[in-house]
Amino acid sequence: MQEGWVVSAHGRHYGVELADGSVRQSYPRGKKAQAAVGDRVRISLQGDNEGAIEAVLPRRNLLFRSDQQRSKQFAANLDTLLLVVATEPEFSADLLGRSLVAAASAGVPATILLNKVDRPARLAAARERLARYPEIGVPVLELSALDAEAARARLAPVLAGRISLLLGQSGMGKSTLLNALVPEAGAATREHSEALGTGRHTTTSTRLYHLPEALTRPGAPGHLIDSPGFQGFGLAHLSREDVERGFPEFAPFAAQCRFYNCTHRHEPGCAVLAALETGRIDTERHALYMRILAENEAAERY
Ligand SMILES: Nc1nc2c(ncn2[C@@H]2O[C@H](COP(=O)(O)OP(=O)(O)OP(=O)(O)O)[C@@H](O)[C@H]2O)c(=O)[nH]1
Ligand SMILES: [Mg+2]
Ligand SMILES: [Zn+2]
Repeated sequence: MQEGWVVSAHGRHYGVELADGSVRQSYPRGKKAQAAVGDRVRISLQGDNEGAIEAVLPRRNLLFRSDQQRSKQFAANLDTLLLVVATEPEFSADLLGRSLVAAASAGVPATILLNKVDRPARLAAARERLARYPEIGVPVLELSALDAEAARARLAPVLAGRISLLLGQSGMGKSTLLNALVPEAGAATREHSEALGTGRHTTTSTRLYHLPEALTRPGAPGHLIDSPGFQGFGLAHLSREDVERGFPEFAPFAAQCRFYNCTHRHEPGCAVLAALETGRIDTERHALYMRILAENEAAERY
């Protein structure tokens, strides 16, 4: 038996890195061995280069999404979540908000990266759509993955000493950014999939890369995980309270609701709804909160 680190996941195929730096193709043995990238695992060596995952060691956190049918694990043991959006194609505020709810309930701090600022046509509109997030504790960093040097300088302080996950819709530039930060990653980007005619989603598996020394501090190595773009983000695993925690701007008002168990949807004396009326809470954000609860209720989650 050896301890290892899950550095890639594609269905039931996992890459597990061992202490000597070698990576073993490994398979989970049984349900208890369902691992995610970033997990520490115990494997038994099989032959010269394979392994069987016997156990997943306790994790600090696990980021995932779920709907009625299935749940999808993104990654485990994260220090920070980098939510990648772009000036174009237009990003979905709904998916961004859902990612933030998942991050809040997993206890992973998030930063929004607004990519493709070299395309000025939609820059002002994108900035406006992101203006509320810093107020709720989610910083927004602007960059262009095509300007690798500037992107490295901007992100080095965020990446050093941390395990970070790039998450976002397809086409936002996650893999292009990864290649700018870790040149030897050589990850496929949209250009490659267009040349090969392999369809809209370019990245199909989740993979962890070790950051070069230039992006880290001595004694504080950093790691960056690239993941496939998603089109839906169910939160069926969350209770109503968990969902509410993803909307920290409700908190100061929620404390003043008439009923201690107010759900901020229709109750009389609800201070959150009052704040919505006066524009102190964003209409789109409250609508997202309502949508998530309605979805979970339709699934008879509560
Ligand atoms: N102009 C401009 N184009 C960019 C930038 N970053 C990425 N792109 C382009 O955007 C397209 C999508 O980039 P990818 O890196 O493949 O996007 P992705 O987020 O990894 O997409 P999936 O793997 O499908 O989730 C490619 O054509 C990139 O060249 C940028 O900063 N500026
Ligand atoms: Mg990609
Ligand atoms: Zn209320």
